[in-house]
Amino acid sequence: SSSSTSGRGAFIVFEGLDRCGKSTQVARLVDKLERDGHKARLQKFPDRTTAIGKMIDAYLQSKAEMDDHAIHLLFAANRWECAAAIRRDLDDGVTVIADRYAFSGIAFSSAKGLPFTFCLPPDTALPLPDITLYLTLPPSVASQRSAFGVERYETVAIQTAVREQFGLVANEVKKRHGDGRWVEVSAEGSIEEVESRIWGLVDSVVNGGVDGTVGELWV
Ligand code: NYM
Ligand code: MG
Repeated sequence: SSSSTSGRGAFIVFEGLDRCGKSTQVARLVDKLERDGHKARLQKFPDRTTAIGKMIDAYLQSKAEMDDHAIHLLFAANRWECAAAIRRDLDDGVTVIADRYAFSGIAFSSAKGLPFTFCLPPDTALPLPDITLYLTLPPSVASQRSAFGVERYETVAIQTAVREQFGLVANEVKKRHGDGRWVEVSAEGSIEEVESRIWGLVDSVVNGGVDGTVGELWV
């Protein structure tokens, strides 16, 4: 469409608990955008391909131990090493879809007991998402899915604590950046049902809903 080729790209973030179906939905959304003639790129966080990402990967697979503060800062550093490319793509009219972002960083670290006053600052001034879609699924449902429990944090107790922290993160986003920046989407039902819920929310954002320059997170 004409609106997608003239302005900057939209920055759309997906968040949610582990095994909520997020990665499946993100992949389908990128496919759909490309079929519709948009330029779109998937950015996964953590990006496990970089040097920092490999340290994070080892930690998540419990092949390495790390101080809670140190791993929190590595997750943030992993976003910073991708930030310039995200901004460049948005400026070039590419819609960037992120599978997790700073909000996972805060929710998972604060669930371990780190205070918000420590967790928020490292991500300050990262590219501000135009919208974050938070996929919700009861931890008891996610825990029945295949591969749940493979990585660190994948227990019902931890996921329940993370879900509580995501609620506080949502409040912070709405307070600092406005209610429209954070939208909850039920991840229950079939893949197609969830997909159509998501598309209903994303459609107006990618088709002319983003004006002006990309903002800065927490600023
Ligand atoms: N995670 C992800 C964090 O603890 N902090 C972060 O900043 C990010 C981006 O890593 N359990 C956690 C959430 C997940 C895990 O993510 C890996 P994924 O989407 O399963 O690869
Ligand atoms: Mg995972």
